[in-house]
Amino acid sequence: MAYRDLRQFMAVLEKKGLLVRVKAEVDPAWEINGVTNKLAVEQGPAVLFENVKGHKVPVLAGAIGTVKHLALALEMDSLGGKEMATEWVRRTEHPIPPKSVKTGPCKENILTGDKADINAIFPPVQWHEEDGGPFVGTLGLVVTKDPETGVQNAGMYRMMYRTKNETGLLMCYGQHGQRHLQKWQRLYPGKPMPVAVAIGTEPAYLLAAASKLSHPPGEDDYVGGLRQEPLELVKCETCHLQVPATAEIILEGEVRPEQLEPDGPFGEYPGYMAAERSANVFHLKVITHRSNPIFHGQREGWPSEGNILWWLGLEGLAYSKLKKIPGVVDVHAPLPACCFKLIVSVRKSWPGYVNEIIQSVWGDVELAYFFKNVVVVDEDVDVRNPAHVEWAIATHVQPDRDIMIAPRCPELGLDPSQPISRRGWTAKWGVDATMPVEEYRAEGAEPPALCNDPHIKARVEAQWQKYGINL
Ligand SMILES: Cc1cc2nc3c(=O)[nH]c(=O)nc-3n(C[C@H](O)[C@H](O)[C@H](O)COP(=O)(O)O)c2cc1C
Ligand SMILES: [Mn+2]
Repeated sequence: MAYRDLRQFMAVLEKKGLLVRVKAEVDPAWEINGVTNKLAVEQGPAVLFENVKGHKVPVLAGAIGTVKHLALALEMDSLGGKEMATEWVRRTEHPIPPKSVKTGPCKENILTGDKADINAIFPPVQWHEEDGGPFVGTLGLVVTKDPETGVQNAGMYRMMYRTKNETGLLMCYGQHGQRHLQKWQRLYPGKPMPVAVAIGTEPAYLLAAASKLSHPPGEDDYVGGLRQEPLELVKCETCHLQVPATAEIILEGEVRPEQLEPDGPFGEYPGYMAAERSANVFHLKVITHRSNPIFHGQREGWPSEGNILWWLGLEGLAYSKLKKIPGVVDVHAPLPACCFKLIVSVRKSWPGYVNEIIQSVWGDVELAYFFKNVVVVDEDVDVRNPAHVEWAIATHVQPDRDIMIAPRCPELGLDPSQPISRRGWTAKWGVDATMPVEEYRAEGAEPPALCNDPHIKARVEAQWQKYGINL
C-alpha cells in the first residue's frame, strides 16, 4: 500500500527505529546544521526537530538519509543495488496517471494577502554556516507546466529566503523548470509564469522531483508508477497548476522570466560551498498548509541525503536509455561520485562500440548534464563492485588508446574542479576498460585467458570438508 502522506512514511520509519524525535530546543541558526551533518556522515536516523527555537513548526530532515530509508520509501525489501535499480526502471516504465480530487489536507489552512508570509511555515534554518541565508527550499518540489505540451513537471530546485514573500529559485539550464520558463518567455513575453512549490510530500513525489525523468508523461504519472497507485492532486488557488493533495505545505506564486538576482552562496552536493550566482526569483502569492504542518528540509553536502535522493533515479534513467542499445548489460552510478560517474558493462558488439556507448551518454539531452565520467567494462565485471572495476581499469587500459576526452560539454554549474568563470561547461572523460580483443585478433592472436580456473575451483569446493579449513 502506497504511503498516503509524509506522516504515514514517518510513522513507518519511527517504528523501525529510523526516525528520532528531538524534543530539546534547537537553534535553527546552527544546531540543525550540526546535527544533520553528523547524521549524514554516520548514516544515522531521520530526525524530527520538534522544538525549534523561536518557531512552532517542527523540522524534519534525513527522511531519505540512507539507502535503507530509500528502500523503505519505495516499499522495496531489497537493499541490493541491482534489484533496486531494476525495480525503479520497471516502475518508471509503467507510469500511472494521477487523479484530480476536489480538495485535500493541504487546503486545511489558506493564507492570503499579508498572511501569505514564508515565516509562518518556515523556521529560518541556516543549513551551512556560509550560506547566503536560510534556505526555504532544500526539499522544495517546484511545479511548473510546459506551456506548449501541457505536461506538468516537479523538480527539486533550491530556494533561498529573500523576504517574507520572495525566495531565490535556482533552475539550472537543462532542467525542465528552466525549459518551461524559456518557452513561457517566448510565448508570453513580459508575463510572469505560475509556479507552485510542495514541501513535505509522500516519498515517491519527493524522489520523482529529485530524479531526472523523460517527458512525456510528467512526474505526476511517474509518481503513480513509483508508488503503484495514482497520486491525488488538487488545483492551486491562484493558477491552473495541480499539487499533491496531502502535502504539508504548498507555496503558490510566480516567476518573472527576465528577473535574475544574486543567489547563494550555498553548500552543494559535491561537498563544497558554491559561490553566489544568479538565479530566478519566486514571488509568493498564497500559502496553503495542513494543520500543524511539518517543515521538510535536508542539509545538502557530501555525504548528504540530497545525493541519495537523486542517485537511484539518475542511475535508473541511464539504464532505461542505454539498455535499448544491444549489448549493454548493466549500468551503475556509484553513490560517492555524486552522479558525476557512470559505469557500464557491455558485450562488445562491433568496432567502435564502446566509443558509441560513451558518446551516447554525453550526447543524451538529459544525461548530458550529469555524467562527466563514463567507464565501460566487459560483461563479466560487476559494475557495483568497486574492486572489480578497479581491476578492469588497471589491467585493460592503454591510456593513449582508451581514454576519450570531449571538450565543452554542459554541466549544472556546480562542478568545483574549475573556477566559477568557466562553470556551466566541462570537459568529460570516458575510459574503455574492456579487454582489447580486436587488437589481439588483428594480430591473429587471442587475449590471455583468465587464470581463475573455475572448474578446478568448483571441484575443490564440492569436497571442501576434506581439507579441514574452516572459513
Ligand atoms: C536535494 C537536491 C537539491 C537540488 N537542487 C537543485 C537546484 O537548486 N537547481 C537545479 O537545477 N537542480 C537541483 N537539483 C537537481 C534536480 O532536482 C534534478 O536534476 C531533477 O531531475 C530536476 O527535475 P527536472 O528533471 O524535472 O528538471 C537538486 C537535487 C536534489 C536531490
Ligand atoms: Mn522533470
